[in-house]
Amino acid sequence: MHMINRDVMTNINAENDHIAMHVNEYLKRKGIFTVNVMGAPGAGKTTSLEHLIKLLKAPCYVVEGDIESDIDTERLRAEGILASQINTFGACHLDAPLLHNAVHAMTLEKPGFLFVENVGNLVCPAEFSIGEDIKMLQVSVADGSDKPYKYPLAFEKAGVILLSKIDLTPYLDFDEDFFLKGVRHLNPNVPVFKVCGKTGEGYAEAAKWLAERAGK
Ligand SMILES: Nc1nc2c(ncn2[C@@H]2O[C@H](COP(=O)(O)OP(=O)(O)O)[C@@H](O)[C@H]2O)c(=O)[nH]1
Ligand SMILES: [Mg+2]
Repeated sequence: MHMINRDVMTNINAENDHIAMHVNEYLKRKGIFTVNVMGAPGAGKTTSLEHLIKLLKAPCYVVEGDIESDIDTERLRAEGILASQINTFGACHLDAPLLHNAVHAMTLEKPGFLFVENVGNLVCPAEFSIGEDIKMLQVSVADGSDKPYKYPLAFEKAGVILLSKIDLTPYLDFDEDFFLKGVRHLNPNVPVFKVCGKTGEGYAEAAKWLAERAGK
C-alpha cells in the first residue's frame, strides 16, 4: 500500500517538475527573474512586495495565489502594479501547471521580476517547484522563533529570508539567536534581511540583494 502511494507521489512530482522546467525556460527567454514568495498567512508577504517593487528599478509583475478572493491582487492593482490572481479553491499551495496557465495569460512585455505570492502556508508551498528562480521565505517575529525547527523544509529551500514585523519585537519574546541558529543549521549561507513593513526599514538592502542576484 505504501509503495503504491510513494509511486503515485513520485509521478505527480515528476510531472510537476517537468512543467516547472518549461515555465522557467519560458520566463527566462523573456528576461524574467521569478521569485516564489512563501510564508504563513499574515506574515506580511504582500506588504513586502509593495515595498520591494517600489525600490526595484526593473519592471515587476505579480501573481497572487490564494485559496479564495482577489483582495491582494486588487490591493496591488490600486497601486498601479501589474498583478493577476490564481485561486486554488481549497489547495494549500501553487503548483507548476497553475503558474503555467497564469503566466501564459499575462503579457510580460518587458524583462524584469515576477513575484509569485504563494498560498499562505509554511508547509506545502516548499514541496513544489513552480518554475521559480528563487524561493523567498517571509517569517514575522510574531510567528515565533521556533519556526525553523518546526517547518525545516521551507527554511532549507529558501534562497533568501525576510524576517518581518521587527517593530513588534519589544512586545514579543522572539529569540533572534535561537531563530538564526535554526536557520543556519538548515541553510548555512542564506541571507536574512530584517524588515519592517510599517516604516520600510530593511527593504532597500533586500531589494539591492535581489537586483544583484537577478542581474537586473
Ligand atoms: N506591525 C507590523 N505590521 C505589519 C508589517 N508588515 C505587515 N504588517 C501587517 O500585517 C498584516 C498582514 O500583512 P499582509 O502583507 O497582508 O500579509 P500576507 O498575508 O503575508 O500577505 C497587515 O495588517 C499588515 O499591515 C510589519 O512589518 N509590522
Ligand atoms: Mg498576501
